[in-house]
Amino acid sequence: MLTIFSEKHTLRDAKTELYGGELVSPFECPVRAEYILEQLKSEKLGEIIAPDEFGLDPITRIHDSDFLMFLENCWSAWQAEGFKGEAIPTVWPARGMQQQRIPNHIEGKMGYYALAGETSISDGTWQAARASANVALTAQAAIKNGANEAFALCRPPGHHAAGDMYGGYCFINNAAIAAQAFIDQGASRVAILDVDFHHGNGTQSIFYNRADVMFCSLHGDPKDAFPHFLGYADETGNGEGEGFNYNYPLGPGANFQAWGTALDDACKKIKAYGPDALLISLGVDTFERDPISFFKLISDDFTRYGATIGALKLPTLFIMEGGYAVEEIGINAVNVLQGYEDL
Ligand code: Q9C
Ligand code: ZN
Repeated sequence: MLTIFSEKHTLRDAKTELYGGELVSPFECPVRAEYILEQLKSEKLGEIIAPDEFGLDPITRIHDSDFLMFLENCWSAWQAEGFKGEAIPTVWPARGMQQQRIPNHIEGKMGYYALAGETSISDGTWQAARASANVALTAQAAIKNGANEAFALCRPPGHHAAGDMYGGYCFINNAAIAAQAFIDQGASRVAILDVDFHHGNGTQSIFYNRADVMFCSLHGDPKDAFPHFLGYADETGNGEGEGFNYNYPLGPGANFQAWGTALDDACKKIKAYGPDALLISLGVDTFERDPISFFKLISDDFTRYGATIGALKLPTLFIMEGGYAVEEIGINAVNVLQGYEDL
C-alpha cells in the first residue's frame, strides 16, 4: 500500500493540553506519527512518499476563509497580547449570547472558532495542519489516478474540525477535503467510515445536508465521551442528506463483539449506497490500553476489521486520525492496513 507522509507534522508540537484542570503534555504528539512510520517500514508495507502542494483551494471547499485566516494568524495575535502560554480559549458564545458576530479580540475569536478547550494553538500549528491536508489530498490524487488504496499518514488529525471550528486536536478536516476532492473530480457518491473512538462531529456536520457523501461513525456514546454534544443514533441527516448519516454510539467497555456488530451494519449501509470511493477515518484509540478512551479492542481485532473493510472491494483511502497508546499505535494502525491487504 502506498503511504503519504510529511516530515512537517513535527511542526505541530504544542507543549500544553488542558486536561483535568492541569496543563499536561499533549496526548496528540509527534512521536505518534514516528511510531506508525517505523512500523510501516519494518512491515514493508510499500512505498512512502512526501505530499504535493495543493494550495488553499481544496481546503476552502470545506472550510470558511475567515476560519482559515484565524488559524493562520492566531498564534501571532496571541503573542501580540503578551500572553505567556499557548493559545487556549476561555470564553464561548454560550446559550443566549451572540452567535453571529465575530469579535476582534483574539480571546473572543478563540472562543468563536473553538469547539473545545483542550487543543492549544502554538507556533507551527497552521503549517503542520496545511501539510496534513496535503498528505490527504496527495493520497486522494493517487486513488483518483488509479491506485486502489492509499494510506494518508495525517498528523494533526482532522475529524473534529468543522467548517468553521477547530478542537479535539483537529484544525483542518482532512477526510472532508479528500471526500470533496473526489466529488469535485466527478465522483457521484463517496462514503466516509469513521472508526476513531471519538465521534467525527466535524465530518458529520460538514456533510449533514448532503446525499453525495455518506457518513458512518462508530464511537463512544456522547453521553459518556468527547465530543459530548453530537454523535447520537437519531442524527440521521437533514433535508437531502436525510438517510445518509449513521451513528453507532457504544458504551464503556465495548469489545470487538459489540464493535464488530456495529461495523458489519455500517458496512451493509455503505455497500447498499454503492460509493465510488471509501474513506476511512482511521483512529486506533479504540484500543484497550488507550489512555483517554474506553473501548476494549485488542491488536488482533484491528487486523480482523481491516479485512472486513477490504471485503467491500472499494477504492479505499485510509486517513489517520487518533490513537494515544503510542507504544502500540504503529502495530494497531498497520494491522488494519495489513488486514485490508491480506484479504
Ligand atoms: N477525558 C482525536 O482522537 N479530550 N481527538 C478528551 C478525555 C479530547 C480526541 C478528554 C479528545 C480528542 C482525533
Ligand atoms: Zn479519537
